[in-house]
Amino acid sequence: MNESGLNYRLVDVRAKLSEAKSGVPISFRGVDVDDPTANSDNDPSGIIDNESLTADNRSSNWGFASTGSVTVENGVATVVTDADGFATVEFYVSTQPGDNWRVVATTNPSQLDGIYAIQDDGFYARVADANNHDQVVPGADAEMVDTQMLTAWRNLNVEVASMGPVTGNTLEGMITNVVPDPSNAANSMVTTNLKLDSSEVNRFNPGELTVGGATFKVLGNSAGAGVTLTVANNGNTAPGKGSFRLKDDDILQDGQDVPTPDTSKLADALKPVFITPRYFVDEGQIPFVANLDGNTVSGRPAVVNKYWQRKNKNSPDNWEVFVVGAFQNDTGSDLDPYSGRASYGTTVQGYGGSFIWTETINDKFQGNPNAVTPLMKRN
Ligand SMILES: [Ca+2]
Ligand SMILES: [Ca+2]
Ligand SMILES: [Ca+2]
Repeated sequence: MNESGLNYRLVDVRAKLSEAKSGVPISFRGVDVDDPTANSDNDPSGIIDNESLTADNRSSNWGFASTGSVTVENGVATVVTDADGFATVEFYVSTQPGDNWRVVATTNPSQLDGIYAIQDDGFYARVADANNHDQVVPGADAEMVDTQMLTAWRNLNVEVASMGPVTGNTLEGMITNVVPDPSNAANSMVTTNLKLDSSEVNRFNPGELTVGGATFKVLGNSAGAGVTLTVANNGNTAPGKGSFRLKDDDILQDGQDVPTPDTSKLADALKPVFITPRYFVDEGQIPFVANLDGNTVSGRPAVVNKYWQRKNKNSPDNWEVFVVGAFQNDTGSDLDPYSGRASYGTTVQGYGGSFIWTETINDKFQGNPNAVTPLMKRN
């Protein structure tokens, strides 16, 4: 069932006699045919399709519906032909993408005892008859015929959202003292009235300090009250005292919108597993948070609960996901400073919601001289 209440699992299967004759019983059986995408060449260990088994669908929840004058017994549906020689039954497919079937129809139900799916069958996925010298069941002009292959596809509803404009990227304050760096005469130690969280040590390396119209490259910063910045002197000139602006190295600066994630390659990526994405783009924006930690009140689960509009539609029969263009994961994996772990994307287990860490991707791929090992994190 999908959200509109229509049952997309039902398929009409119709057999036609070679003459327009009514009242002739026709028997139908569904066959889980071979998975043609995996075989002994490209999947020798049988991880996707174990060819030593006689079936390979992931779900067994499929078969015929007992509707109208159709009788279903031991997986065989039987109905008589109408005045035009047609017999029609309803077959329901599983909801597992990639499951596939053919339906075999015959005027002689005892023939159905010998049919089986040929395994490791290349791209054919054929049905054969053990009682007839393992001959392939034809599509027409025989006492027993079969349909073309039908494969289950699933829709994936992808709700896409993003944070609003960046805030708090530039800090302002007063410089209270400047002394030469005792370990390097080309640098200065600048004491400020800033207060930073302990997780933000060296966050501003490599940022910019602007004071008195001059700009200085930031090499490091302390945390706590009275933050000290280590900066490179501008030529022979050290920064003076007074008001300053301090900007970190982020590509996106104050006032710039965090972009919506690029989903243009998702459809092609999901095609091999028989899933089609459908997009729902949120108009409203999620308030900007520089580091969206998973454990804080305003953290990832809270964003998922508050802003995933289609969350309640998510069910085993109607797949929904939520993809958020965000800024940075926790301060331990945001590449500020350029070291340690890098988190580029996070999916929240138990809540749903996938966060794309835009600024960390920018740090890594737009001119970061210090390559680090990427870490795709699931938590
Ligand atoms: Ca197989
Ligand atoms: Ca196969
Ligand atoms: Ca199959």
